[in-house]
Amino acid sequence: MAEENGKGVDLKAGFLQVYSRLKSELLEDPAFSSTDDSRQWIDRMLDYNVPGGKLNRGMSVVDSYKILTGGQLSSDEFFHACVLGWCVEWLQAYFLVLDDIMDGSHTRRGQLCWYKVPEVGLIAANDGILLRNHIPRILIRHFRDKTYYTQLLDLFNEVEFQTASGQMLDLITTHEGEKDLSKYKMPVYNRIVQYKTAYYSFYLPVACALLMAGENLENYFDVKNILVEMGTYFQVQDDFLDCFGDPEFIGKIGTDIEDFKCSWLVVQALEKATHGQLSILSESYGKSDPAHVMRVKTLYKDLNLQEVFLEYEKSSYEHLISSIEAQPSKKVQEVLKSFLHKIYKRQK
Ligand code: GPP
Ligand code: MG
Ligand code: MG
Ligand code: MG
Repeated sequence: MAEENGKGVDLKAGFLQVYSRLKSELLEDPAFSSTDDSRQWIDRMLDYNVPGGKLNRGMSVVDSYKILTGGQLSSDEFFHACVLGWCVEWLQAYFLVLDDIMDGSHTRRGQLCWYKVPEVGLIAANDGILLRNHIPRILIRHFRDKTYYTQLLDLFNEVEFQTASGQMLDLITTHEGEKDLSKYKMPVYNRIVQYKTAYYSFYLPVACALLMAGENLENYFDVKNILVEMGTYFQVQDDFLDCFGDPEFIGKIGTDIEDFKCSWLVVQALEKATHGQLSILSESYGKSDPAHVMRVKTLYKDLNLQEVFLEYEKSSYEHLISSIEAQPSKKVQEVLKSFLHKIYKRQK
């Protein structure tokens, strides 16, 4: 394994090496020892779904831990921080495989969604369960002797529960057959995205680093709130890119309008629309016919939602920076700022 001692070895390359090792360990599992087919399936399924994203969440565990401990990591510390980072990425892979089925999505990370691959189909649902089950297997192998092992398990369980609860809110709010835009208001939106995105994407990586650094998470209530706010901002960007991003560049084709999602854009549109525009939304939102989708996009443009988004982005950044700067610990400030700068004005 490449050592990451600040000697210029690329963090991402070192991080990816740890992925290969974790994959090999999982493939040695006695459950697959009898058949080559099953090992090959898992091997391909992991390569297809786990390492192909931006890796922001996973690498943030390593970055955060490095900042918290004040610099150089031993190769053992680097390895353990990477393992936790990969557990976050495994969790993300599990969520995405299932989310794409639930959202009827087409592409992800520049390739077909896993369930859309012809020979996969609904085997993807079981693959999601397997991805989820890999996490405690990785943790027990590498962390069972650590003092914070049970806290780590509790943390992953809690965050998974929060995310599934958020996903439920997302799905039941969007319920087919009773299309009702009147409930799409900012407080409803905030609650959905706090649960479905913010905890696992922002709180979890930093909480992993804090546990590794020997901290008690109960002392980090304010940090959690800041990370939840950052996660909310991140999901607003995701909603914006779903409509206005370039699918080639973001690696996925948006489906929020077709899916009648409680997206930030539709909540904004509903706040600003005239009577005439409201009837266009009621008529066209949630329909898969491209002509209806186009009508909604045109309406968003007429309402200048691109401008509104830029304003939101600026003010939410400023608010986050001032909350971060009110934190007593300089290291914690640095952890939070480094995470924020990874996502501010992101295009994918
Ligand atoms: C993002 O929503 C939320 C998730 C990926 C969490 C899924 C949780 C489960 C328990 C399955 P999204 O649908 O807007 O994401 P994307 O735009 O990437 O499809
Ligand atoms: Mg989705
Ligand atoms: Mg979704
Ligand atoms: Mg989305």
